[in-house]
Amino acid sequence: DLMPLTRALISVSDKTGLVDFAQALAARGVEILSTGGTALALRKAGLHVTDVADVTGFPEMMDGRVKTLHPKVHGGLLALRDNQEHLAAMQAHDIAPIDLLVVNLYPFEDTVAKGADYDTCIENIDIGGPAMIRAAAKNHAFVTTVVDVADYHTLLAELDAHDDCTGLAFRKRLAQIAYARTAAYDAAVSTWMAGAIGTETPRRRAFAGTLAQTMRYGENPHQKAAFYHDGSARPGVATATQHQGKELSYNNINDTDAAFELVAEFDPAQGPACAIIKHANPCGVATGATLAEAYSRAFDCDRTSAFGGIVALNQTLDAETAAEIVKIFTEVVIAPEATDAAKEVFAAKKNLRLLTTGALPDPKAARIAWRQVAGGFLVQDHDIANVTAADLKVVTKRVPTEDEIRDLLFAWTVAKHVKSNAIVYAKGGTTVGVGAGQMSRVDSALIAAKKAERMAEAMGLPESPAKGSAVASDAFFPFADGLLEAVAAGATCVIQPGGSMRDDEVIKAADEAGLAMVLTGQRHFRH
Ligand code: 93A
Repeated sequence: DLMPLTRALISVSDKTGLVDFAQALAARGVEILSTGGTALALRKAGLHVTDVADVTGFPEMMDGRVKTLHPKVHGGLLALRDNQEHLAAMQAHDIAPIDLLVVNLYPFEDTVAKGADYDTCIENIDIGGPAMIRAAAKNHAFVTTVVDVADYHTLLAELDAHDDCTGLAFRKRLAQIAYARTAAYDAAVSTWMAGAIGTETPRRRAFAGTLAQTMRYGENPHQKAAFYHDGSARPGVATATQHQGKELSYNNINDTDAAFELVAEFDPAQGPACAIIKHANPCGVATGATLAEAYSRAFDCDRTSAFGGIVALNQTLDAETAAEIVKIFTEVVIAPEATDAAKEVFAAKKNLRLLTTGALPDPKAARIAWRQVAGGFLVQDHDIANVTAADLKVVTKRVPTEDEIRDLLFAWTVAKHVKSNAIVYAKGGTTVGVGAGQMSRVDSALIAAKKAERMAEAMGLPESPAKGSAVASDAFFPFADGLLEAVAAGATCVIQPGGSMRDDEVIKAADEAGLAMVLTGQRHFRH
């Protein structure tokens, strides 16, 4: 199964490492065919190259749209070397075999990420490249396919190990990588088009990404892991610039995403906000007169859990806030921007990762959410719903005050980002107790109340901050029991979707306790 390399076709947009690699091939006696820009770069380096146009007998035409799409190329890639008919066809049509294909595609994903206009993105859809990659990979019994600059040295090592030949197992592995690349490429085109033409729907979508990072491990140390980017330009952990600290881990990326998506719910025009995340759930979310105050208040909500957390900010990180943050160990800070002075404060904390994204993501922008199950993917619209004061339906005798409405909406927004069952107590634009991920709503309410008591202890408050708070429940109360826990904790107003068979019972319990309750008509399960 060892195949010698006699003829290579090299056609690459990313010319990184190209010359050294081609020189190494030439030194092994490999003949090199190439397309326009690649041939130019190789000739400049003094290499002998055959133009693909001379092989096909056609010039590259239509702005390069048609350069390698020709039987002389595809026949050379696809012909079975041990098939008499194929060999006869090659002979009859003067087709020479191509043993090695080296292609990297027009930079479609980068073009989208740069925010290029529609026509530029279209022009950057590579057609000839994927066609050749798919052909060569199909014929891996004979042909070696390299689609990644990182595999230049892998190939040279293989040639060193096998007397200038490649082994079948090696070619199969490269073929598998090749199909991953073309699948991801087409998925990126489809994803971009869906956004460009406004059909962000979970139906008829393709899912694939481009390998962006391999990690030392996944959710646990015994799991291998990698981060794929889907080509979306949404500001967030995938597109962020990292200013310092070691590479993000799998859990860091997951938590940083949760943190930034949550804080993006708070329009910076309405004031600073901060979210601190642990295990994908917020342990504190707060607004404040200043960003530093928002951070401190978020931190105060659950000082114990905040240790080693992920901090997300909805505004430019300033030095004052940075100085607050470095007082405890924090894994990651993500913000739209950071001042130089803030960066200086962080510089002393080598392990703290700082990410800036340039902007906040639009919480209302339609997009797709998907998760894996055995045998498939579940796909749905991302939960981008949210309510305003005008959407709220008061169902109790007591009508909430304006301050209560503000806290109810705040608690509701946070609850949307808490794993179900979610119960969130909030007061004065800050969470004071978060109950997450319990199998029963009553337990979430109890945990949230307990957290509020701990907050009182930690801060030396005279009473639980849940007293006089607003409480949000991400889904309806099936019975009055969950609501009664909130009453016991001291909440004075409630926001919940409503829609339970026993709404009447729940409303009656609220009335009896003198609570104001509003219904949103919309739930925010998050599992
Ligand atoms: O426009 S194309 O889709 N038409 C083609 O026939 C074709 N053949 C190779 N793009 C094509 N390519 C791509 O050109 C390769 O995938 C590679 O990314 C790029 C290299 O062009 P150059 O050698 O001129 O820099």
